[in-house]
Amino acid sequence: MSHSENELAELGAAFDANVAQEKKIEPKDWMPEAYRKTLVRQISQHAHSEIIGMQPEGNWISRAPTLRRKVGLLAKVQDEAGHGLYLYSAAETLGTSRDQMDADLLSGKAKYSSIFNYPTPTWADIGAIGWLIDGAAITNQIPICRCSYGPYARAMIRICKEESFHQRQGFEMMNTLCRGTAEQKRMAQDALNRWWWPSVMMFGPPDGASQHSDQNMAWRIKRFSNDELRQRYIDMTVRQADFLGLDIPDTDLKWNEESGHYDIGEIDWDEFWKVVKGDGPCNRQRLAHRTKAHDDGAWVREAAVAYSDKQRAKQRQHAA
Ligand code: BYC
Repeated sequence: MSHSENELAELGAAFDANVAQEKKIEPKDWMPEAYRKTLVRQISQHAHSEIIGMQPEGNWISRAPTLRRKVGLLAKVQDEAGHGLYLYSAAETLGTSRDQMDADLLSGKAKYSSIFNYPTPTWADIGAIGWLIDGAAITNQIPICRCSYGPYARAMIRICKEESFHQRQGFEMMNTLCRGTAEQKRMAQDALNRWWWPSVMMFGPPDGASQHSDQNMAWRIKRFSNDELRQRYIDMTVRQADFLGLDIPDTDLKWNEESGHYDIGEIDWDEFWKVVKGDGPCNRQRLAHRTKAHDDGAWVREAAVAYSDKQRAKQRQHAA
């Protein structure tokens, strides 16, 4: 339905007032097109990250060192699949189909988190992902539980609960390795050395280079800037590394008395953009694997559609 200029001004003012009063915006409410677009972008990218994020960890399910570890990892990877599904559903409420989102992922048009383009060569990587990556994810995502868009905010509540459990599980795995043999401790340190900087980059470009932050903070999609969340994560994680007896691989890391935060060395933004643009260590492998899984699943989608068509025809017959 098209609106006159006056109507649009009124709708816009009502929308802004609702956001300012912390009222949730729901799928059938009027919203600016740019708000809808940025939400589809962020939520679908988030969903893709959960789905692609199953690959580096799934790689270890068949090689987990004990039955207990296998069960824990299997459950975690299944949780990530569930998160992807809630998030795709939340994005669908904005009028974009799942098929469209899948196509955008597979064509490389849509992004997913840079972090999942790094390899997992040892078992300690599984502990490091839970500890660091889920730790970064909850730091970023807890504020999204208060996002102005209702379906995204509600999906995030459950997701954050599960991610918090994953973070504890990963930390417990790292703690076990750190209190184990010298070789296990060395593996844990090696994993931290490889995951630390990518996890710090996960929060996105620095505030001056973040193109969406200002508008999305005004719309209360985001509550804190990329650098604010990155700092929160660093302050929390440095102390946890200390407890584990591990060294953060940054010779410039130091406590800043004045700011009350840790200062870190230079982040390699060239590496970040290279990975974001598709040229990281595992980008091609991740997309090829996802494309194959999508193609292999075609018969399931076709069967589901055929079944639902049949059910609908039956209901129509029954109603006639
Ligand atoms: N990787 O203007 P900016 C998980 C892009 S999954 C790739 O600051 P924004 C988990 C950004 O998209 C973790 N691209 O953007 C799963 C934009 O490009 P476009 C994923 C990145 O949206 C399994 C451009 O750079 N979490 O939790 O305001 C196991 C400029 O950036 C990245 C989420 O997705 C990156 N790291 O802020 C364990 C959370 N960073 O879109 C854990 C939801 C930036 O214009 N998303 N870019 O082409 C967000 O909170 C925000 O989208 C971001 C970026 C903080 C990521």
